[in-house]
Amino acid sequence: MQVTLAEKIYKLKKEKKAIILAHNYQRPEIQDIADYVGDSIELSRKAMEEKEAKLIVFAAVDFMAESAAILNPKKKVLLPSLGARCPMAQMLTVDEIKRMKALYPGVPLVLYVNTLASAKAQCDICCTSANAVRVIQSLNADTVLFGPDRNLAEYVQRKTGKTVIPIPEWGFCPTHLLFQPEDVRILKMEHPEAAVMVHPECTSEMQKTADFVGSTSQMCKFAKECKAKTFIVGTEEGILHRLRKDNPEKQFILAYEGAICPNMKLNTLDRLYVSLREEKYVITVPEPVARQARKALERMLDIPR
Ligand code: CIZ
Ligand code: SF4
Repeated sequence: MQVTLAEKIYKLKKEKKAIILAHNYQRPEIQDIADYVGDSIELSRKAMEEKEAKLIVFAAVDFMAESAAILNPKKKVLLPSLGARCPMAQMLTVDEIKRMKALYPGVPLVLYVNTLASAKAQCDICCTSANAVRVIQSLNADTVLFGPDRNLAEYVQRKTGKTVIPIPEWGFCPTHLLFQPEDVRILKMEHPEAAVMVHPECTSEMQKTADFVGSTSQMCKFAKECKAKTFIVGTEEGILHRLRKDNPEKQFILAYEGAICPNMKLNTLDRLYVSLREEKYVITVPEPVARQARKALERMLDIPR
């Protein structure tokens, strides 16, 4: 009898007492084999809660695995594909941070988790798209520097009424930028009753088409609670697998069918198997960068959910 790849992964995972964490944007077969599927903050928390696990396969992109490594210095964190790097995280350099800090002395710097560890080490507090509004509200300041996603910065400014200065001025997610408002208008002609859910990494024009703007975890909650039967979804296509699994009676349509993050999709089941077998690629963050970045991540995790 042929042993499937999934069976081999289950067996190895047990032998090595490993856990597999998969982001909401991962391929369906990876989501199905994972111990937990979630957004970056949910997965970071899971990595910390799993006291027994010494080995964590983090099926996502570089900055998420880095954050897990920073928060779990005693665990070995593996990224199945070294190429799985978020281009948005590359958009904010330490030099740019230093330049903006000099221009705005005393203004707190909030960084989206979609940043490199070296950038996180320079900031006051991190945030995700699920808690960005709460993080900014928690700060005793009317003006904040925020990076690297400009669309999320504008969203948070609208929600909090504070002045949110984007750093760099132009940071973006190439996948979320693909969504265009006209696609929603076209789909609405065919599905007038559909509820529209859009990620805050989309442009503000795209966000204006939405009934609900939120992170992937917030979308999962909204889809469960909302009475609508059909949803038009404005985020990376991997989320559809989870939405459909959790709500088999509802219909989910991607607002633009080309919205696929090529970096997230570099993790395949084959690569995950090899990663677990050969214990690669180990993600490490050197101290003292890790120490500084840990403070910013822990400060975020202390904000009540
Ligand atoms: O924080 C995350 O996991 C990201 C990048 C997206 C989301 O909305 O979950
Ligand atoms: Fe980065 Fe966008 Fe891909 Fe998320 S979807 S990993 S922000 S490129």
